[in-house]
Amino acid sequence: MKRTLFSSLLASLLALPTPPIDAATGTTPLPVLSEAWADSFRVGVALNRATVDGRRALAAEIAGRHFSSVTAENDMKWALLQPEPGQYDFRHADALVDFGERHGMTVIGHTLVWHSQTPKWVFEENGEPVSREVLIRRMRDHIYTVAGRYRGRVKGWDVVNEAISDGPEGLRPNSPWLRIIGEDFIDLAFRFAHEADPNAELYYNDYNLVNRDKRARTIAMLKGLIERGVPVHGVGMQGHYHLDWPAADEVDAAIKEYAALGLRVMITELDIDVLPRLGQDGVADIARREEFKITGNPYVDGLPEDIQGRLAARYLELFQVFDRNREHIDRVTLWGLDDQMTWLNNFPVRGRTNHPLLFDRDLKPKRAFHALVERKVENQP
Ligand code: 9MR
Repeated sequence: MKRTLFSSLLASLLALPTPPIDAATGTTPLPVLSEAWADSFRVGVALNRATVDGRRALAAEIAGRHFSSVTAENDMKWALLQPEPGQYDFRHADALVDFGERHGMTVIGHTLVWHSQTPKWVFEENGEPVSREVLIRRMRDHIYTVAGRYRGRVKGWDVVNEAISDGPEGLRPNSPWLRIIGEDFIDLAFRFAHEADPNAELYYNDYNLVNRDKRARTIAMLKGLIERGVPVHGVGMQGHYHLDWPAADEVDAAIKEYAALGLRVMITELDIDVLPRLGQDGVADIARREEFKITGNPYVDGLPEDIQGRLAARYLELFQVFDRNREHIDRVTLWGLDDQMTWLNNFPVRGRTNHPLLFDRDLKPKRAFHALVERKVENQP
């Protein structure tokens, strides 16, 4: 039989491998985000209990499919694990660790020692500040209990969170850990964590680590730890960024400076704020507040296409910086899955509609998601 143009076209089309079709939706499934970067680093996500415990089934499915690491956005903080002295509640933390294991994700612990979300009782007795000895004992008991419980299951811990000052002082001056124990509270926390789980990776985690002054203060602190033989293995650069801050070159320089100390670098809380702010770029101190009536809430009805495009380009730009530094970076974690759940709906102004993540409020992938899986930004949506 003579082959017509049509039949040979059909034959060659049939010879092409067909992408699998999702039976439920009739569409081809999205490429997997973490696979797009698997040669470079893991891509992680922070989750809340509503996603882990089955109330947000679709969110859980997306998180389990697209990410290869998971962090508890809140459920491993002191206030949630040990709200009263000696009374631990591990239900939600256990569920998160199980979730990670079920989906083949590495599980990251956040966080052991922080000035925030730690109950008042930790620092007081009969209304008076406790002694250095008592606070060290409480810190040790908490770290032994928590890091001990997850020994071998949590790959790494944010041991100390946000201890460096945003002002000229070296360490955050109003931290009760510093005031009561003194500067060596950081050394002690790392040593206790290492004793509790000798195989866990131990990180120092903070925001705005790109800022040159804060970078210098952080590096001085880390050098001290290393010189004193404190078991610290990595730096967590949180990565609460904006569309136009910080410059990609500065992110690149900061990563290289931390890596030059011989430490691994993790991007631990990446999100990109698209809403107007008054100032203080990068200060993710949750105590900070700005006025709603000054900054406004411009994208209540959705993010305009041009900003979606800028967000996509910004995510890709940052991932390209991370990729160029892949020999130093083990993981890039997004601080949330979707815009419905992000903390940035309430920071630094309460009650706004922010759009900082890769999935929108209906859990649909945004242009930023497509840019990252395809490693290019399309001009049109
Ligand atoms: O995203 C977290 C939010 O849900 C909490 O209300 C808040 C207060 O504890 O903490 C947020 O996560 C913070 C993280 O633990 C440390 N770095 C800054 C993050 C954003 O505030």
